[in-house]
Amino acid sequence: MCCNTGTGKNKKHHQDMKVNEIMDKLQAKYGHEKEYLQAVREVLESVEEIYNQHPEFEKAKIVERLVEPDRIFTFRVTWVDDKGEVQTNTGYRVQFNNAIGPYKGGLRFHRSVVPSILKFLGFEQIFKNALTTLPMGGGKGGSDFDPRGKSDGEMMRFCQAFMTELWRAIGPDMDVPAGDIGVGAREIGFLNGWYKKLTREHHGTLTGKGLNWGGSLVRAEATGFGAVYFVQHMLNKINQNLNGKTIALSGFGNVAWGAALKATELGAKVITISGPDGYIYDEAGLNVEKIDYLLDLRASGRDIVEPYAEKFAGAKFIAGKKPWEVKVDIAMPCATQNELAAEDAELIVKNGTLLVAEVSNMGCTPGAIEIIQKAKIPFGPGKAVNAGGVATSGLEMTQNAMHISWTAEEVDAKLKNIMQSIHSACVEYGTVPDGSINYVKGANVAGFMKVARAMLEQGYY
Ligand code: 2IT
Repeated sequence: MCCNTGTGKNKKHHQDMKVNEIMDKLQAKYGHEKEYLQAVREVLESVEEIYNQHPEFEKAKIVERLVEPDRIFTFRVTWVDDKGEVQTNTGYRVQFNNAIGPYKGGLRFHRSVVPSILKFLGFEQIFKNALTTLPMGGGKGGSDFDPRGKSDGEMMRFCQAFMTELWRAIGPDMDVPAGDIGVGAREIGFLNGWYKKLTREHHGTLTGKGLNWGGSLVRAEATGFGAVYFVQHMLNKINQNLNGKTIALSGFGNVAWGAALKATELGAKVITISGPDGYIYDEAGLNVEKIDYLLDLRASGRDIVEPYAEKFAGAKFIAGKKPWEVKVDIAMPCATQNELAAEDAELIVKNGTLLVAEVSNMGCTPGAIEIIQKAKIPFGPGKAVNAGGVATSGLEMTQNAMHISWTAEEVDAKLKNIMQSIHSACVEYGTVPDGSINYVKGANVAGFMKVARAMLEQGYY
């Protein structure tokens, strides 16, 4: 709403940011980039009110500058497969915003990777990284390369070809990539090995490194652990705790693994996991052996969960469905963007779910979030809930810069503190008049205010 009414003492002569006008312009320019437009709209709707109370932001055109990446590198990646055939993929690095620190964010190798996906992820990363309390800007990259069924040799050759193009764009105080979907310890190893070869330097330009060569303890677990710590704070706010709670997780990768491990350790019962083929319902709950088995499933490179039901008696495989139809206390999407849609949210509400914590980036559609929030179910957005991963990458950068390694206890204690401050920031900026917490608004406003002020203080560039 514009305050320039022309009457009264509070007459102000500044323009307001209007979400629809900005979105119309972006729509005209990037109409086919649906995920990017979705991520931008969500943030702008959350921050519109506070932005319009700060005419200095509009004068510096903060929003117009923030929604456009600083730059995007696009490059051809050519490699040779095991049959001797030449393959070509496309690689990208989106350097979105470095107002508060070097560009930082993962690399995703997945067949669905297109600029819209990496722009939405890079945009989210700006605010997520701001929330971590650490000095990191936002970036994201990846390739449309499909890791399914690739041998170690194929993966290595692809990573080397990818890094041959990427290395000039990155650096320990410039842009620090890490893993994401399809990029884990093995890929970071191949990428880092080739980066060293090209630069002749061994410094922390990638995070998620192996523990013997500069990696941080707890980094592999950190996204899932941090998400569970965040859930504990959310539960605490509604006078509940994790003990005995049932949890539905989706996904079965690194993030779901870490979340299952910590939730189980803290007395909750994880009863579902899922893959592109369907979901597993395991009424007895995951235990350490089953959680370890998730790593084997992932390592098989087949991207399916059905074998879990063949291995563990009592577990059922439900083909082609998502786990949100199972009645649980807590729902935690841990797979990918827009995996939880409005019809899933309706099931979640019907089942009397206590809370929803989005662990995947933009895991829930706007329609799903609206249904969950209308039902007064606390909803934690990905950029707050999953920030423990990149936060621990930030801790890895610090250890590399200091040439030291912290113990697992030290890293875990810092991670816990960071998740607590993210939760406090959400409460500070997201508490609504009825006393409940709008975590989406809280996370977006808290992250945005930090970045907007940092941009303002550094002039126009
Ligand atoms: O989405 C994310 O925050 C990540 N994939 C982790 C990024 C990082 O730099 O550790």
